[in-house]
Amino acid sequence: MKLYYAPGTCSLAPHISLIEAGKSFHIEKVDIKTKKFSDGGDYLQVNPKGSVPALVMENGEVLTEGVAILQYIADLAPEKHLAPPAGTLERYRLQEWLNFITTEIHKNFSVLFNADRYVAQPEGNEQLKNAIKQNLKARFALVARHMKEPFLMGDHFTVADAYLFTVLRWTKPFTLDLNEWPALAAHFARVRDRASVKAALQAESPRP
Ligand SMILES: N[C@@H](CCC(=O)N[C@@H](CS)C(=O)NCC(=O)O)C(=O)O
Repeated sequence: MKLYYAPGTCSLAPHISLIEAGKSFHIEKVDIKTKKFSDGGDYLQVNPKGSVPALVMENGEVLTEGVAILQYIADLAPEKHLAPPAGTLERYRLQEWLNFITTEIHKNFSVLFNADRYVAQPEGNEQLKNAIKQNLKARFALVARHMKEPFLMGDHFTVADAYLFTVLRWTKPFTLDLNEWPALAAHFARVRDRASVKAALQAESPRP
């Protein structure tokens, strides 16, 4: 398998999940601004959407959309409990979380990262950023209230934990302090300490 990624972006979640699943895979870096690989190749030929992640699956086909990719990876290694079995109520609970993270947290951050695309004037830009931060804070409070210990859904680390960790990393550049929600800060620290997370971050960090 091959994961197309950009360092620190949402592709970190499938990266962590592939390591957790214990599957063999390669990674290839994409410049998400130019849609090129480092050798100048055209990423749009792989994923016409231009976004990461994209995964070349075991059958050679390309799968896009993080939430689909995460569940595909989890289902490759059912013994790792990265997702509850398909068709169970618990699986719908996982999908409920994944959809919440992608639409309510990830996409609010996408607006923060790209605020100057939406508003040209600096004052408007600050207003937009503040409004989005308020949105995010409300969503963080909700996740914190529903967090089961030690992981989002209880005893097992799932792909939703990998995704939640990935989006919570983005709080730092926007000075959102996770300590406002102790359950989130504890979850973040717990996930950050996993060997899979350290390995994925190391593999994504620029080499000298
Ligand atoms: N709908 C896609 C969106 C993924 C996404 O937002 N990826 C960002 C990085 S976190 C990206 O590639 N942005 C560049 C672009 O879309 O052109 C998914 O959920 O996988």
